[in-house]
Amino acid sequence: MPRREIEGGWIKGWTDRKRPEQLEFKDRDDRTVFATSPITALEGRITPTDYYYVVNQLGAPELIHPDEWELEIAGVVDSPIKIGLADLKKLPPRTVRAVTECAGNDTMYFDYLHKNGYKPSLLGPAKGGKGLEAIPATGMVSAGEFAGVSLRDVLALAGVRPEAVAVRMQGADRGKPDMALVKGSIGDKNYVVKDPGVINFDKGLPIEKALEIDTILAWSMNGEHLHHIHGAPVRAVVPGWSGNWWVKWLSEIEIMDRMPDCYHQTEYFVMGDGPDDPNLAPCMAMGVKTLILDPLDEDSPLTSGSHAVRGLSWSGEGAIEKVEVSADGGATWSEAQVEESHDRWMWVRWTWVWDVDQPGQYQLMARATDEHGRLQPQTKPNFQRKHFDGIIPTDIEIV
Ligand SMILES: Nc1nc2c(c(=O)[nH]1)N[C@H]1C(S)=C(S)[C@@H](COP(=O)(O)O)O[C@H]1N2
Ligand SMILES: [Mo]
Repeated sequence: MPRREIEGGWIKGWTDRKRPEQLEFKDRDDRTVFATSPITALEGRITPTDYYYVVNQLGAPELIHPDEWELEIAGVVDSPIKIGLADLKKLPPRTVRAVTECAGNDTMYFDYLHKNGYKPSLLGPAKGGKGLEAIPATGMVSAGEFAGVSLRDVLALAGVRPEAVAVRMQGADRGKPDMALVKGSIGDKNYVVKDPGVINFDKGLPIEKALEIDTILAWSMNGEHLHHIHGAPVRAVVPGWSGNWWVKWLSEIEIMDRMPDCYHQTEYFVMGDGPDDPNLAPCMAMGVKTLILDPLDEDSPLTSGSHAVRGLSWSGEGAIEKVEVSADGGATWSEAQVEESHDRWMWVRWTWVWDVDQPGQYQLMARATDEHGRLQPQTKPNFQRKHFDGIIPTDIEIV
């Protein structure tokens, strides 16, 4: 295996380990508008804020001063209110550690596994790749610690009426969705995406999920104030549900007695066999997912002997109970050592020691089971290619 470069970065004046590289897309003013997380180069469970992925569907709004921020709560409530940050902070605190994953993370693997196509690299952008192909697989997932208050405590101030079925959360960002991006993510050139024109980003969260204690409004991420690009002053954190529910730059909440017709809920971020599927439904809880992050395809060949196989597993419905690894392409499975965790919405790290003597070509696979007994994968291929949770094999030659 080639020795990976160590020295290279300067950190607070000292030469140090080379820092991971992140793929960032910038606007004309050199501001990041979209970024992937260099997940294969990170350790531990919290993604440093600088390395968190970023997705903006409509472009980002201008800075909102926290002292001027006000959240309006109206709709089917006893008394509509407006609340500022100072009053939000009077409610009982709730800190949640959770994985944020974009519904379109790893979307290309649906084609690889189900259409026998090109295998994307976990390590970095495909050489010469354009558009979505240039995005490293798995770059749109991160995990952080978010501090704020339970949404249910905030809603109680206005008094939710019994007929409520949805909590429509609206962001301050306003613009036109980039149809090229939407089409690229769906991966079907012929699919005609409805153009909604200029809209605000909004989502109508079903009331049951909205009232869960860990669904929070957060003003802090990873121990500091939320950065503007991640939705400051206040964003929603909806653990287990894909990133699109985690509304950033929250400005309005409307309690509704029916499901709203939000573009990013009924047109985009929907699951089904095709746009006319009678059972078309919004992407909600994520499945069960595992990534082998060490070794990677690019580490092949390895010498015979003993190797640590390591990775991360998480579930959209709670804690991971078990992780299994196979070194023979899925014929036999053994249990990995999974770290103990008290954060049910976090991913867990796991290790499995692979003792291998025989030279040859091997396929490593890993799969997880969550606390509800859900075994990976849970999500069927679907026309918008959302919530990929299939088993991605790692191909290793032993010499
Ligand atoms: N207001 C607003 N909130 C938003 C979005 C957006 O475009 N506007 N993008 C969503 C999507 S698709 C994802 S995956 C997450 C990404 O959160 P992050 O950029 O903080 O990682 O934010 C969600 N919240
Ligand atoms: Mo997303």
